[in-house]
Amino acid sequence: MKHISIIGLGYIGLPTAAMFASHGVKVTGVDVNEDVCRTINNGGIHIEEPFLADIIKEQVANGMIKCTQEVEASDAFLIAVPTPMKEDKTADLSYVISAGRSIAKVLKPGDLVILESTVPPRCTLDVFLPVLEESGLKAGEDFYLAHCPERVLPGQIIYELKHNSRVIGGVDLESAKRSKELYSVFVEGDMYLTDALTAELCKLMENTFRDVNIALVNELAKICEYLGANAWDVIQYANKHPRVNLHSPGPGVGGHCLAIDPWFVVKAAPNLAPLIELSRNVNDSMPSHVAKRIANLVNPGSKIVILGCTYKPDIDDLRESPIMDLVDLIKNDYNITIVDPFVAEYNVELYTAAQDADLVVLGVHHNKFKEIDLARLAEATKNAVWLDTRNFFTKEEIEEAGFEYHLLGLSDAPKGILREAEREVAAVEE
Ligand code: SAJ
Repeated sequence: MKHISIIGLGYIGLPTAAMFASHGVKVTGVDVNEDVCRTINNGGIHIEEPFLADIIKEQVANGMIKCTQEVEASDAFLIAVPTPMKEDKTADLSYVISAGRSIAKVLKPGDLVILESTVPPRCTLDVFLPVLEESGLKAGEDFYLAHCPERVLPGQIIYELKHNSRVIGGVDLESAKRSKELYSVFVEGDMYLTDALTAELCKLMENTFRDVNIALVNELAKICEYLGANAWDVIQYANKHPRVNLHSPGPGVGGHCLAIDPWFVVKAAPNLAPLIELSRNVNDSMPSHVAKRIANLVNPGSKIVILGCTYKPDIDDLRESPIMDLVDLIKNDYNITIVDPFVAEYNVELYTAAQDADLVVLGVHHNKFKEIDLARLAEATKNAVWLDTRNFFTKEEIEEAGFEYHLLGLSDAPKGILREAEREVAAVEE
């Protein structure tokens, strides 16, 4: 393959362009955003991702990558445009459809089209294929078509693009084979050939698996608070079983994948996915559960400091962040201060921000927070009360610093007999 057009130059499209170009395939990047095209054509990048800036700079200078706003004729087309969720929780496929229309105008016999965007089940065959066939060419006969979802984690995209395994779903076997050949330019992980619908469901079920498992432990957290046990201990010991892997509870599930992809499955199979739907709702209920815990600890009007507001640790991404949902829920009842070193707006000096606070809530477990001088923080607050939603610091660390300790998944009033048992376990451990 000599030339590929990549449509959508975001978190997936741009790193993928970098990989093809640095492995000898000429890339035309296509993005509707003029600023994005200008930045890349000047050798710059518009997103944060380790190693990406250097590769793009080099490959643009080499003439291996150029960007345009219009799709041009090419040997292969790869689509990595967003598929956001609409109000009614179905997928907004307008970007996929408009990319397909632009490709149809320049498509010629022998071309390969790969849809990488996460899409609802049957979208490749029922929505995308007919749009491409507006060209007058037939998929599987005149041109090749496959759905090859990405699986990479922001922060390590360049490494994972190369090393992760991939599922390649062709509309026919030849389409799958040709897609595998294309990715072989840089992919070292295993590549599994299947049909497009299976590939769509694989991608969606990977994230649904995680979402449902997180819902299970979020439910356990509530159960343990009710019964007086510590969910984190239950999880830790249950996971000693060789075939059990309980996930971690938290204030909810954020990001643009786990909080969205399960809905595409639910909506595609009405009344057939009650477990997936319920799990989504359990995870969505966590911010209001944390709000209830807060209401048990402080009075309305109190000052609350929230540590961390991104959707997960050590990143700057706020999309679908459950902590921001929590803030929305309680901002009229309390005086809220957010401290987050990853988000410019909230990158404030912690000890000053915590002055006279009634409660400190650990919302996201950024590694940087391990550097906090907890005693100094407790000293700065008015009432040194601590609520951890992630089990990030130990009870001992927090209490030694002078805080009153509370934890999601642990009742504020553990049952006496459990306190006894805890002491006995501690004595045995000593
Ligand atoms: N979370 C918990 N408890 C856990 C694990 C995560 O509450 O035990 C929460 C996090 O705090 C966060 C949310 O879940 O709010 C999602 O975080 P994540 O790291 O699980 O997932 P994403 O959305 O950043 O990335 C996922 C990944 N999918 C899987 O691990 C199955 C990634 O590989 C995919 O590429 C990405 O979705 C995607 O684009 O689909």
